[in-house]
Amino acid sequence: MGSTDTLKLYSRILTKAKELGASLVGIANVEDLKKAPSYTVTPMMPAYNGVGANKERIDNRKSGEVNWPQGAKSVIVIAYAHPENKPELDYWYGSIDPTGNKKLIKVVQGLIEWLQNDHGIKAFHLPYHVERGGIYLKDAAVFAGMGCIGKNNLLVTPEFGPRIRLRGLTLEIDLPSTGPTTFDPCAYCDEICNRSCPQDSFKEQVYTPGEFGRKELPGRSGDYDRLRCNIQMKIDEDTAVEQNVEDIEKAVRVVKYCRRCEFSCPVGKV
Ligand code: B12
Repeated sequence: MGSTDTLKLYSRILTKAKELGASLVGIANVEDLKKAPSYTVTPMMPAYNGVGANKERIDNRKSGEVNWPQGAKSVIVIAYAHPENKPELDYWYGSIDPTGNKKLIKVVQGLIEWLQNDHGIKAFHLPYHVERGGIYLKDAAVFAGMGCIGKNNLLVTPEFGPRIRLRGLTLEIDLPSTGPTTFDPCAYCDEICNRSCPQDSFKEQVYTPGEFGRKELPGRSGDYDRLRCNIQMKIDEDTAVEQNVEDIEKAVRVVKYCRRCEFSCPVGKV
């Protein structure tokens, strides 16, 4: 495909994703991501086996290392808004996907079909877990120009703050990254998010540039402690109660994970 056609397609992809229901969309080039913080730092960290990790690894990669799908050159990152007044989008029901994730999956599947049928381009739907072939979605979203990594260690977007969820798909065509941007609201804020954490996950520096060879660390400066955060996630799982939920026949245990570092952020609040 010539470069003019590629650029036309680039814009069409962004428009189509929005038509399919994406709240935000952007593109990240895989070569940019291979050098991005999460991709280089996580394999140097002690393995994480808490909530959100998948214990059944699919290959023998080093813990934290990303297994890029063969031929992947670009990633389309999709975000779906998860506002505070629709908490049910982020309720977890064991093996049943949260409603918000179902919305994201629908957009990604729609895009894959459209890319194949209308443009003859094969795309690959990335799994959620890095251990299962997924990628680090927040860094991808930064390179896709959707926002920055905030002091709460989340992707903070101008439109929705951190109250979004992400999903991605890879393409075998080489497209330039739509970002990063210079957006950085945390420079003007006194870390309300850090103070809101019930487990004091941002209490002290747990990772240093000296150890990891770069300054972009969890919580930006290395002060986000995922083991402390995980204590709260475990409490949320252990205290979950059975409820009747729309679209699920029998009562299920509904896990409502802590979102205080998200909800306390003033950016994007309506
Ligand atoms: C495992 C996991 C967890 C684990 C471990 C988290 C961790 N950070 O280690 C636990 C269970 C604790 C967890 C907690 C939460 N998670 Co979580 N989690 C994941 C998962 C599956 C992988 C993340 C991971 O392992 N990252 C590796 C670690 C080492 O990276 P990191 O801590 O983020 O630190 C890196 C960044 O800060 C980056 N960075 C720092 N500065 C800069 C600057 C630039 C320019 C760039 C590019 C990068 C960058 O570099 C650091 C590494 O050096 C992702 C989905 C995915 N596939 O990406 C979701 C994901 C990150 N989680 C998400 C959410 C929402 C949460 C929670 C709010 C819980 C909830 N209710 O869902 C909390 C928030 C915790 C927090 N404040 O960070 C969302 C984030 C959405 C957003 N707006 O950013 C994701 C993307 C899932 C989704 N469905 O969209 N999570």
